[in-house]
Amino acid sequence: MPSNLVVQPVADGVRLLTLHRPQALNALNTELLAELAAELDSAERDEHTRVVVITGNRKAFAAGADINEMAERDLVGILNDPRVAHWQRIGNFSKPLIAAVNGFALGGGCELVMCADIVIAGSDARFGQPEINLGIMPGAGGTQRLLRLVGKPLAMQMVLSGEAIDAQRALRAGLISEITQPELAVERALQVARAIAGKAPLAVRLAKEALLKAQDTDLASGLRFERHAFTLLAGTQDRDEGIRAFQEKRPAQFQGS
Ligand code: DAK
Repeated sequence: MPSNLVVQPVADGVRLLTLHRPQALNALNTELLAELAAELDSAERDEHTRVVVITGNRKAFAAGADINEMAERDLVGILNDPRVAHWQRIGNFSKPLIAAVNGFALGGGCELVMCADIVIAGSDARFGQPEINLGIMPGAGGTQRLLRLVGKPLAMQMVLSGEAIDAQRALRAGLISEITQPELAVERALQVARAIAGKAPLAVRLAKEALLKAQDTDLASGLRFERHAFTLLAGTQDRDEGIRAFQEKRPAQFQGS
């Protein structure tokens, strides 16, 4: 069966996933979401995969859920929707996830961007939650993650009016981390991914977890988690290696222990 997801072999610890439904602007149908969730599960288990990069094509990262598929679902179908579980698996991925975005990132496409930890966007990228135009609202993080990232006024404007924003606005608002020329977005994302893949795996994992805690916990609990995680890393061989390498003026060789 032809795949909607192109998976590059892991290189330098980085797995590149390319959404590939160009005829529908990479609209996320159930099949594509299932493939993506399965691929992230496999990346989670694979010790050679340190970082995952997700991208689309120059016209679209993803233009949202597949509207034609949505048209076939009634209320019971939505209650038993397998996509809910796929979205949860994608949102719970524990290794660093980088999105390289060009063109449209709308609806579920924008929600997928918000599941990523780092977002590199081409200057032509557009981000929006246009579900309101279909008589519905975002259902995969487009109210909760968006508000936490960009704040109330802009989140309200995007979700209630359905208006999209461009890459510059998205950068100022904190939705993305960096803008590149469109043709360089994937290469820059891979460059950042390779840099992360070279760091101490346990430190990367705990640092991501601690940063995510800041989004959904109070400051005192977040600081407590940070202290515990920091203390835990003090007992690792990679910490000894990192400090020794600095003193010996050589690159560190981290082992993940
Ligand atoms: N679904 C299906 N097909 C789509 C599509 C989509 N979201 N977006 C585009 N396409 C298809 C078009 O129908 C067209 O197909 P053909 O007519 O050539 O067969 C082809 O892609 C090219 O699109 P256009 O001809 O429209 O291209 P334009 O450049 O003129 O316009 C556009 C680009 C992005 C402005 C326009 O295509 C557009 O407005 N697309 C729809 C965007 C949208 O409303 N997205 C939000 C969908 S709702 C859930 C969680 C989340 C969600 C659902 C459930 N659960 C947890 C259960 C999420 C919902 C959504 O994302």
